[in-house]
Amino acid sequence: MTSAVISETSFLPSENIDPKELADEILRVLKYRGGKDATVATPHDWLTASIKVVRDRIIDRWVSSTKEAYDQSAKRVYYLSLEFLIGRLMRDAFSNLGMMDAMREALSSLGVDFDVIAALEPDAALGNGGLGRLAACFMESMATVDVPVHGYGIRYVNGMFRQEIRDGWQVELPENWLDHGNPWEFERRERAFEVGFGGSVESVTDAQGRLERHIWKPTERVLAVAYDTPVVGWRGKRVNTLRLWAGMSLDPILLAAFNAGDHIGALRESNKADALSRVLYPADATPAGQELRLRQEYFFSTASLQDILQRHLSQYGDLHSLPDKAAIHLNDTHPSVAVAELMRLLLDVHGLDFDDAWDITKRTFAYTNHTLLPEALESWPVPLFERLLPRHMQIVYAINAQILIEARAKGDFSGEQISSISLINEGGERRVRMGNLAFAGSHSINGVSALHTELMKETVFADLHKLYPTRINNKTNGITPRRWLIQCNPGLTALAREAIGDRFLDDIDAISDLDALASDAAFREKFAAVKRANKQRLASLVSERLGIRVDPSAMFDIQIKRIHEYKRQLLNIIEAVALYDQIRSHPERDWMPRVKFFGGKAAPSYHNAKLIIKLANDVARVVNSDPSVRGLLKVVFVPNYNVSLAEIMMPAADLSEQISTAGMEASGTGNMKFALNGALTIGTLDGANVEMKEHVGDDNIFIFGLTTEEVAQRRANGYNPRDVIAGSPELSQALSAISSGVFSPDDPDRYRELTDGLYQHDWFMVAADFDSYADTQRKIDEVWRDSPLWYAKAIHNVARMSWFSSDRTIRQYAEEIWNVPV
Ligand code: HBZ
Repeated sequence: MTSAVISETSFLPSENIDPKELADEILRVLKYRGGKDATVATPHDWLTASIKVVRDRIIDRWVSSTKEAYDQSAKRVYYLSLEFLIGRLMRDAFSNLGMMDAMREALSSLGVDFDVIAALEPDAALGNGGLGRLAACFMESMATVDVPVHGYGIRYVNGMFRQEIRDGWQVELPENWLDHGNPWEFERRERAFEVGFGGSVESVTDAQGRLERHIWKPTERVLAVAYDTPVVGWRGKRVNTLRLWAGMSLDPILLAAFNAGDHIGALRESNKADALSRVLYPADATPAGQELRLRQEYFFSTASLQDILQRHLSQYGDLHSLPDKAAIHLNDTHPSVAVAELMRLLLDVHGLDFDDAWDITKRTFAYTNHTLLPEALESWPVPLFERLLPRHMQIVYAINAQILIEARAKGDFSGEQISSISLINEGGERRVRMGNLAFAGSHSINGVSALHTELMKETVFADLHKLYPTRINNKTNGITPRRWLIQCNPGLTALAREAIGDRFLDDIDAISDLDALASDAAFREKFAAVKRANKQRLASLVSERLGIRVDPSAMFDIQIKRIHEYKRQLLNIIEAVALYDQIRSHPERDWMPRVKFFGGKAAPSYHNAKLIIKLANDVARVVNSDPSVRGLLKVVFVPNYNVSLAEIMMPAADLSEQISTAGMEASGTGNMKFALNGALTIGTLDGANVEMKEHVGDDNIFIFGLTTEEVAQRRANGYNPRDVIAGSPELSQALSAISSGVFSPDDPDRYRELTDGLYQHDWFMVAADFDSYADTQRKIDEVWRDSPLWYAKAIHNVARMSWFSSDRTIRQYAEEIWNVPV
């Protein structure tokens, strides 16, 4: 790998860390905590020792941050998320503490290559995609802007699956990130809470026979045990806690069963408890719909709430002040059963009355919605919910009665509107609507981009918005510039420091000083050289892993994200096929060389998404081996896209593909990472692309395709894709090549269902947007041909992206939702 040629610099000269001392410390940790000396240490031992060294330096700040929040009686934020897509932590921690260079030197003096051991650290892939990565960026930003937070989630033993591509198909393999232990975490056996499932509800009455309270008697009980990971912000200012719960049995071994010879049965309880934190559900944008998923949701919600209430009571002694001292944030509906659980704890355990409890609940919770896709909105069959959580079912009914009475009292709600507000979907099988529960129980409901938030008001939550018009608000997503610029792009960081000084390291808004340099030819050349080195690094990776040679002087056109029909990887692949056709038909034209990169995982049960992966690989095989293409087009599917790979691909991109059907991508955050690293965007007016266009300027982004309103109109007016396809010779040609087996001679009908889908309904408007997309790509070629113009635009992108820092997003959450000072 060539990464070592790009220098990484320490940002904390004040710390003056002596590499010699650091080397001694590493040896000490290796010996006294790992039980090894340098002669027998494996690369993993060096990795573990290095992490423990940096972890030790974090601990003092961790303890003081926690104590400070306590001493000042500060309001704390609790971020509940079923996903934290953290990636690797070591580089992050060294970089944030300004120890990177000293550590490199220390290790090298011990004969150890930092890059080699850094590459051994597994990705903590406790998330699927954007939602999980957002939670990770937020944790880093909260530590940086000094918001006291506990992140709460599940310590999955198997995170996001590892993707292999075999014969072009996705194969899922388990990801075992804990195989070599996890030196970052602290097990807290003493922080364990009981979690119940099933059973029945008893009513306790007073002497006069009046109902006093309900007591839930679950039949199953397990323990949730805490594992804490410190999260350090920029320059180590503040260290917060990510607390992940693991399932443990109360009775790890049923001795009676064991002694009776039932050795497997004796472990029954233990296996059941393990299952709760065993594996991350790998489906995004489609709810898992399994009982285990609801169990996971309740498991981590109740453990987190019990922890929060215990902390609050021990400090303040009374739960009425909870909303003043705790802001509990629900990252999507996955933790929304927490609304019913907090009510249960307040009513049944702490003896509050309903009105009090409901008022506290609403003032404590806030909820972020991440999708409008109807199939992605969680709901649980009433019989399942009732069987697992009988008391919560009663509470859901009680809350429902409350909000329906409020709606009726307003007088202007139709029957249809009332039923859309209801927490219970009565159409067909009765189901509990988790989005409505989260909405009802929260004082703030936010979308993740301006467009998405407006659409929330008009579509999924239209009637709840009418009932509670002040609750919906927008918080456009952001990304942490530490990981997504300073750490992943040391070349660009060094260039920016040289050009505009160090201010942007602490205040990303200062990166706007680069804007003026877009017209400076010498700067543009340096910028282009950095981009080229980053592309070379990706080219080496692709050559090593896939044996495909790509030319770093070609345009690197990249689409990396989960594979989903609405994200329209298919549009991109079809355009590649059309281009392939054009290059062969018109060899005399002056084509601009391009490499189209794809990367992303498909949910294991998502048939069409898996077929799209196979198509990308089939097209790659044919195009890359066709001599008549003369290297003008290459197609590369990079397997196992994850955070670490993103850190290499984002800085290497010239063109970023953000081409979802308008109205369907809530925000996107990859779009922001690319632009911050100097890629130009080709995109629809969807999600945060709309706001990116406003910030970088119309001339520095390539927008194409139908708008959200136009998509709706086309659908309403009876969209006929067949006519559209017939009217586009390029599209017709490309589709007939795909459907007739040009790319799948071994199984000519393989893609029939995909292409038939486009002819018959084309829900995602691939055909409708094709010509506009292809035309825009050819315009992009012309800009690319004019290299000074291209790099000037790229520099404008870097300089104008600071608003998309998650520091800005977090400040807005803090001020406008959580009411905590920043
Ligand atoms: O959340 C994504 C949105 O698609 C993307 O536009 C946005 O930028 C990002 C952050 O706000 N949503 C997801 O990533 N959703 C999931 O991963 C998901 C996971 C499990 C589910 C449903 C959705 O059951």
